[in-house]
Amino acid sequence: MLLALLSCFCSSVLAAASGGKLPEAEVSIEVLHRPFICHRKSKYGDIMLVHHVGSFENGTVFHSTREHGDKQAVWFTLGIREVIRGWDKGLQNMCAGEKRKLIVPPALAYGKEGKGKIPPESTLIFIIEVLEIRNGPRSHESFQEMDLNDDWRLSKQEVKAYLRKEFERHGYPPNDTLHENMMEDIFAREDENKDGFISSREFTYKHDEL
Ligand SMILES: *[C@@H]1O[C@H](CO)[C@@H](O)[C@H](O)[C@H]1NC(C)=O
Ligand SMILES: *[C@@H]1O[C@H](CO)[C@@H](O)[C@H](O)[C@H]1NC(C)=O
Ligand SMILES: [Ca+2]
Ligand SMILES: [Ca+2]
Repeated sequence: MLLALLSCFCSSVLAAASGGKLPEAEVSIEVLHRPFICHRKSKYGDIMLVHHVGSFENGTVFHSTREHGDKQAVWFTLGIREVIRGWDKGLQNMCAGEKRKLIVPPALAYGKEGKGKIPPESTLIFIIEVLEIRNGPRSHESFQEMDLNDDWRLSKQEVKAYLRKEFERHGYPPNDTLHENMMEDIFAREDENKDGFISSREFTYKHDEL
């Protein structure tokens, strides 16, 4: 996470130093559908539930959540490089129910190396439909809510309890295996000094990037 932040920081500094002339790779965003009512728009740190179809420029589909695997929509956290940078950049300010088409250049996807079915230097096209947006374990409110014993650090138990509560609040059955996995992922990313707690400093990072 720190690395992601640093590289973000460096690229904005570079862009500023060159008078913005450095050609930053851009995601092309086309809104295919926007619901009339929008209570909240996605922002850095939110968790989003999406269905997506990914294809190459020639139209061949390489992944579709509705067709492949368990056919479930997938959750991810926006803006923390959990997904490709093209998604972090291209899925902000979305409403639940909105559908977008993103054209993501290789620099914001899998780059020179490619990955699995994705050959090197592939431009990827995604149709992404947002089903739900929730507060991620990110906001100040979330931190206070998660820090049950007010010691300004989050234990693994506190993070798991929070995940369980969030699921219940939104009508999803709690799933200990899933919460355990999510919790481990969160700690792997956020507990920088590996002391088994997420301090408020580790938790808080720039919200105004991207
Ligand atoms: C489309 O492009 C992908 C990736 O380059 C390739 O694997 C696939 O075979 C191509 N499909 C067709 C129909 O050309
Ligand atoms: C709980 O989550 C795990 C891991 O994601 C999944 O494999 C399992 O099917 C889930 N169980 C239920 C009852 O949904
Ligand atoms: Ca605590
Ligand atoms: Ca720590």
